[in-house]
Amino acid sequence: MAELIETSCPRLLKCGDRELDLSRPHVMGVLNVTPDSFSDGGRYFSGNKPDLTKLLNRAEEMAAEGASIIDIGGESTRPGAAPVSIQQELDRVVTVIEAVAARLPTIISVDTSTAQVMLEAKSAGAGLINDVRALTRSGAMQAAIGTGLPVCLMHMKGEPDSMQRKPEYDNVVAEVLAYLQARIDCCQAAGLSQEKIIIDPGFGFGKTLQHNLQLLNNLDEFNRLRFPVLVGMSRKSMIGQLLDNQAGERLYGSLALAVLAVAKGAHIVRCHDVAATWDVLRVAAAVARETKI
Ligand code: 8Y4
Repeated sequence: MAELIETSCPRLLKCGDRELDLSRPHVMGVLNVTPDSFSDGGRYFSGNKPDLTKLLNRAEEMAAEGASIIDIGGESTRPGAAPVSIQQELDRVVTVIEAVAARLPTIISVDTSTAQVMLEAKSAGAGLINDVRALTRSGAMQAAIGTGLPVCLMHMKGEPDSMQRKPEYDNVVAEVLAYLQARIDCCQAAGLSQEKIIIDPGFGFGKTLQHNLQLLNNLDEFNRLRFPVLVGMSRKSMIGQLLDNQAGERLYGSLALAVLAVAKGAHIVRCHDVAATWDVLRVAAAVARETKI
């Protein structure tokens, strides 16, 4: 038995002119183009503008450290973050995507919920759309379908500003699965093809610590939908709640969650600490395959 979990989603994901081999796990490295992100707030900003040189250096570093995908976003989903206009989001991400796509062979993912940003990101060289609102914004579904790119549909309960107030579920696993299935059905009815869908339970998005733990402990159930599974837990507050530490002190906790997620069938791990996470995934995948990857 070569694999621990029967996933049977497509082996190769076409991401524009680049490809992702889903027979092994992958790291998605985070590149924040926001002045106010959770863990690297404004590190790549000079005054009010993205610092392209610093961003390119960081992208290059993540690619060298083993990232197969670089996730580029210009909207902060942090509760209380200032809303960004479409023009602001475009100004932040399009130039960065263009520069990174031209320089590196890595797949670029655009972290956006905005139709126009999806379209311009595709023209700039993006290979994947990462939408924490699962294509629910006006025009987003048609835009995403129009790009021909794969889309990550993530579960979120509520909107970023209110989602952590008092999230309640009867059965978080069943409800998140049902939500994702409903979004899949809706997207497929609109013309999104089967092989372009990635799913994500949305750790920390309208979930208490217990909800997050229940989702991770039952992550193998998400493979039953037969789509690649992406997870993002890196440095999130679920680790802070378990270890009583700050975002900058959550590396070991993040790595523990990453290995547990791939052991339960995750295909893509979104993270900040690429080198360490890639070591973890390579070791975990070697065990699952009983050979070095
Ligand atoms: C410290 C560091 C504390 C980061 C919180 C955070 C996901 C995602 C985000 C995810 C997918 C974040 C854009 C939140 N999380 N996309 N995006 N899945 N697909 N918070 O889990 O990183 S942003």
